[in-house]
Amino acid sequence: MSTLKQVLAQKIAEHRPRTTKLVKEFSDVSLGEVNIGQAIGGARGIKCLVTDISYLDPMEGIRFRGKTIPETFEALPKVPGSEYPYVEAFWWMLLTGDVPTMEQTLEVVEDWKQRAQIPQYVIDVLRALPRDSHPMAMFSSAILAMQRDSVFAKTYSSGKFNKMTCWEDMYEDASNMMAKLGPIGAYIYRMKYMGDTHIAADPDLDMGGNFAHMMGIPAPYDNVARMYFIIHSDHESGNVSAHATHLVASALSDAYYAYSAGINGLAGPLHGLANEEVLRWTQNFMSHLGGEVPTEEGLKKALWDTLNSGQVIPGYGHAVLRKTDPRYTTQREFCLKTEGLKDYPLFKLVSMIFEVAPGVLTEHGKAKNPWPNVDAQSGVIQWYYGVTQYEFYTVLFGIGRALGCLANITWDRALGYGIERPKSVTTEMLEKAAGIK
Ligand code: FAM
Repeated sequence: MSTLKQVLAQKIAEHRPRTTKLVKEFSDVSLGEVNIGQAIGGARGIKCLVTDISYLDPMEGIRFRGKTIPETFEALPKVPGSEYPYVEAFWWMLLTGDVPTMEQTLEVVEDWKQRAQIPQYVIDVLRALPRDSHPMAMFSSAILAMQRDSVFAKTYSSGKFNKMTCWEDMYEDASNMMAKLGPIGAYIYRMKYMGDTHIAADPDLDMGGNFAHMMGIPAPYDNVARMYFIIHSDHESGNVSAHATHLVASALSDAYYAYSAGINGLAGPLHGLANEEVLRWTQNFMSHLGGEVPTEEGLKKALWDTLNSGQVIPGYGHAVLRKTDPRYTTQREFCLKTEGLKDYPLFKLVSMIFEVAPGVLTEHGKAKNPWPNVDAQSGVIQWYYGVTQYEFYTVLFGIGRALGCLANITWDRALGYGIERPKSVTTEMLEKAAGIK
């Protein structure tokens, strides 16, 4: 058994009595009421999910296992020659709550290399899809196709399923998938946009470095990949991708079924696709101006035109956050410290939107949070490094988001969380509850 799996087994054994005690002795303790607005309005704010992987404070933003983004980057072992940590070390931290040593990190790096080969049938599936399929449809199909290799599903169908040990099968599926998602993403990119040319994995590189290598983009894109995957990994459990993954896995569907569902949710424009929408919006706007950087007045007008036509301003607002997303700030700081990027016209425009859009949204008066989220800033970095095919951006998000979703469903099985089944009511029942019928 790998060291990570051993440490995880110990953490799970220590944690289980806490969950058992809560369920056995405190099941009736209330976490709040549910009102009609929440029942109709997407269950916003209802506390009915449990996760220890990350927590989202409305004002502070995300903490991974108790650490802010800067604390996470600071604490984890770094790739030699890079100021960014190993994604593999972050995986260890998400799963166990501990910061791994360099030796433990390198064991995961090695483990993922052994699992990273894309099966030929996945390549066949990708190649069979129409080349103009959306890359998220390709990515989801590739993940779903790998279900045939699920360790979890095999154990279940062999009749050897065991509630106490099934997390181990989930862990195997999660590790196999984590190791393959970067190479699959790069394969899709080069098949679709780079003349169907492919670059073989470099066995000397870590996950982030190898992704940049397989995309065919030189340094510092390896750092961009590491930063990007880590900051997009998890945003507690209620967002669409994490919740969809958790929901599907709660039926004891394996990690492939579950994360393919999560990816399908991430592909929505109100969720992960917003990063594509941001670039589409800014590019349309720039080309309207013949490539010129706009005036503040011109920008304001464009933002109002978008709102008045009934569209949302992509990359702004959030269901939980009530201030600038620290994932936005992390990427903005990367731009500001990177020569070339900080003076890049598209970055200047994105920065200008940051100056103007919160005021416009506040005046508009609808959005509870007028501040930017992660998606407002991510596309500009990709564009700068040559990834100009903005429909691909959500695949990058999806590779990162897998870290959180897969760590979560491993723990879901370890703690025996039940099948999800919230209760629905009819409109008439709501009207009766409201006293209007
Ligand atoms: N532009 C225009 N209107 C907005 C808005 C925006 N950026 N954000 C919220 N609103 C509107 C919203 O549509 C709603 O209008 P109605 O009452 O007419 O339905 C109203 O303001 C209240 O919404 P809210 O309570 O502030 O936000 P929600 O919790 O309902 O929705 C978001 C949250 C993220 C879906 C919403 O802010 C939005 O559509 N933002 C733009 C899309 C985006 O950037 N999504 C990415 C979110 C991101 F963090 C991620 O998942 N990757």
